[in-house]
Amino acid sequence: MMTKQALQNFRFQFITHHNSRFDYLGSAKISLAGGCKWIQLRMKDAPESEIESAAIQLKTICSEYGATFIIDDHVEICKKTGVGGVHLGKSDMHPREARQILGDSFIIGGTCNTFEDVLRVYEYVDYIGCGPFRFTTTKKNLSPTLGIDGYRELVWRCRESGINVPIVAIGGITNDDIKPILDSGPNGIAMSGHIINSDDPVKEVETIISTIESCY
Ligand code: TZP
Ligand code: MG
Repeated sequence: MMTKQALQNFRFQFITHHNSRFDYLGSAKISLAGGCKWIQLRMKDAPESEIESAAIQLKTICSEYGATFIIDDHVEICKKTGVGGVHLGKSDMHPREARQILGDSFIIGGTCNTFEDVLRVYEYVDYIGCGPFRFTTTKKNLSPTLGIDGYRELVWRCRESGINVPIVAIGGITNDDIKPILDSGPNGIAMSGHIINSDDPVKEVETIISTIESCY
């Protein structure tokens, strides 16, 4: 489904968030400046009109950086604005239905916490966002944390069953976690809070990218 170049980009996803220093768009901009090539616009609880407007702006910015751009939850906004794809959680539209609406050219990601979650979506998604690795305040209603052992078991069960969809680890991940996580099986890393809360986020993104690259 994915080209090799796209798969390369899929090793590191930045998820937008906000704090006292950055708004959603600002958080994406610092990640792009640090070299991130895959952005997910996540604006939980924002009105759809605001999400759509941010998606239109960020689509242009991401294309200037040659970055893949997807949005969280909103299949209709994804289709309307023509962004690269959508990420769907366990209580969002089923990826099967999203695939029917969007077709094959859009990226669809699905959140999974268990192997049963994987079985529910793997035929329809381009990647699986798998977590949380550890507790994080970025997301409400967090599923049980997986830790390294959780990833090892889940990835092993997928591969043993012939399920080869790329798996992206997420949730409470810091730079020091990257190598042990990738060593335990996942193909990529998604991060948010660690980056926007660091002293020098652009430099932190650069460090993260070189850490990830050193693992392959
Ligand atoms: N899904 C599981 S954890 C999470 C999402 C969207 C947020 C990850 O953010 P952080 O700040 O890297 O823990
Ligand atoms: Mg969702």
